[in-house]
Amino acid sequence: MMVEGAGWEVIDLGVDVKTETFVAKVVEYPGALVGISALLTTTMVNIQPVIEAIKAVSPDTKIIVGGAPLTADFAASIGADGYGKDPGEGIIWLDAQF
Ligand code: B12
Repeated sequence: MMVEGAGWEVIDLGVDVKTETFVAKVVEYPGALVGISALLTTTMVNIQPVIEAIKAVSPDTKIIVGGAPLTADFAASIGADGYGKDPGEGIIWLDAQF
C-alpha cells in the first residue's frame, strides 16, 4: 500500500512464490524492480537462489529485500541490490533507482 501510495505500480506475486514465477514476471515486465520479503529465518535462505535465477535471465534487474529476520549485511551477502527495514526505506531506495 505504501509503495503504491508513493506512485509506483505494484504487481503483487503473493506468498510462497516459486522461483520460476519471479523469472517469468521479470521477463513479462522489463524494467521492473523486484521486492522480496521473508518473515522467517527458515525461509530467508531461499531468497539467494531466487536472486541468482532472476539475474541469470536479466542481469540489470534491481532487487530489494526485506523482512523481520533480514539485515543489510545479509542482503549484501546474497547479492541483493537493496535492503529496507521498512516500506519507507524501500521507497527511498526505489526512487533512487531512476
Ligand atoms: C503474526 C505472526 C504470525 C501469524 C502470521 C499471520 C499472517 N497471515 O501473516 C501466524 C500466527 C500465522 C504465525 C505463524 C508462524 N510463526 Co509467527 N509471528 C507473527 C508475529 C507476531 C508478527 C509478524 C508480523 O506480521 N509482523 C508485522 C509485519 C508488518 O512486519 P514484518 O513482516 O517484519 O514487515 C515489516 C518489515 O520487516 C519490512 N519489510 C518486510 N518485508 C519487506 C520487504 C521489503 C522489500 C522491504 C523494503 C521491507 C520489508 O516492512 C514491514 C513493515 O514495517 C512475529 C513476531 C514479531 N513480533 O515479529 C512472529 C514470528 C515471525 N513467528 C515465528 C514463528 C516461528 C512462526 C511459525 C513457524 C510457528 C509455527 N511453529 O508454526 C509459524 C510460521 C507460519 C508461516 N508459514 O510463515 C517467529 C519466527 C522466528 C524465526 N526464527 O524466524 C516469530 C519472530 C516469533 C518468535 N519470536 O518466535 N506467525
